[in-house]
Amino acid sequence: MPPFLLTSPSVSPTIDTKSRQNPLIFDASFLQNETSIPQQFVWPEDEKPYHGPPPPQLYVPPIDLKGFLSYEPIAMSNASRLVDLACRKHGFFQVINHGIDSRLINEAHKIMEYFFRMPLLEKQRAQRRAGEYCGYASSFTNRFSSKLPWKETLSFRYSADPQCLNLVPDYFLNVMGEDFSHFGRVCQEYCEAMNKLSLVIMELLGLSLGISYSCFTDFYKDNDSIMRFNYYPPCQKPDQALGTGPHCDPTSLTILHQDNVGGLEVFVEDKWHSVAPCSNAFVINIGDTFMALSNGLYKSCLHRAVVNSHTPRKSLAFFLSPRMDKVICPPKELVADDDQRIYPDFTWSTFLEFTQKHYRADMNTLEAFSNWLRNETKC
Ligand SMILES: O=C(O)CCC(=O)C(=O)O
Repeated sequence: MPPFLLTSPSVSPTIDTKSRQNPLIFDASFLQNETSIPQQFVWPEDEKPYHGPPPPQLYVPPIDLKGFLSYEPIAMSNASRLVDLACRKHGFFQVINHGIDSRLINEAHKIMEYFFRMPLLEKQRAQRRAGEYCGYASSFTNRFSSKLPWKETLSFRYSADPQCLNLVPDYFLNVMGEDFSHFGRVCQEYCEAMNKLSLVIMELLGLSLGISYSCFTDFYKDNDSIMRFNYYPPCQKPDQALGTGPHCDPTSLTILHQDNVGGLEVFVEDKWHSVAPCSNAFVINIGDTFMALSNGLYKSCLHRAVVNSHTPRKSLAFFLSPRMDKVICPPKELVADDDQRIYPDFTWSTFLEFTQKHYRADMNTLEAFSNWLRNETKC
């Protein structure tokens, strides 16, 4: 067995029978220099990243939140019009003048870099367990043995419930120990900032959908969200691998901060488009759960991340999700009568469980989940 693919006794796989016998872990410190990459990371010909001139850039409207945050009527109506157009088409937009301190963003990038540069064994102290969504995952997640993403991730839960003020620092204290108290505090602070921003964006979405201002902010005020650090090491065969395969986010809203390397791509009008990095902007996209909440009006769109052969890339993704037991049911203003309902009612916890058991990169998760739920409730 090559030295960069280690067997891991600590991971118990769930789906793939081959990896069930022999789970493997990806060690970026070796792999990033390998000129021949393991077969499991080579994507099929028709799914390989675009090879040739760079893909066209997606127009992701920059929404200036300055006027919106100070309730200036013209700024608010401009912002909601742009958001409405983008969300009906592909669900991606950017926000600038968002009020998040750039020092906090830089600090979050710094601690993230520190984490991923640690030796594999150190990072594995936070190893994600099978069936869980929190922890460190090197891309050989034991569920699949092909089309593996060329990345490492660190995910953790954030809750806006006032009783969970120390959730993030406590998590890092438990899994990584005392040395990670600063790390945990920065992560908590970053999540709190994302929580605040996500509620502002929910106001904006309420306005752009022509519903009351507070409808979605009320719905998400006690959100139970997920924060993920994505680290994409260089890959010597960037035309064969993908950092993150094509997927729609099952969550409600994603707030992404990418460094200046570039790699995010969105599938619009039958082709892949790149989203150019902009350090003072957050990229926002609608997830499946909000698509259902808007009765299909706002789109959750397929996206992926490509890799390059020279520079590691980092992105920070905050995935806003409602409290686990909240029922996803569109406001009455968006549904004239029950026949117009596109998706059945569901709770985020049922959908999350479904994605963990049945996720496949090539399926429309929301549609598959809706069909499954309709069958379940028929029985
Ligand atoms: O890193 C990126 O640009 C995309 C990340 C992403 O799609 C994800 O974490 O789900």
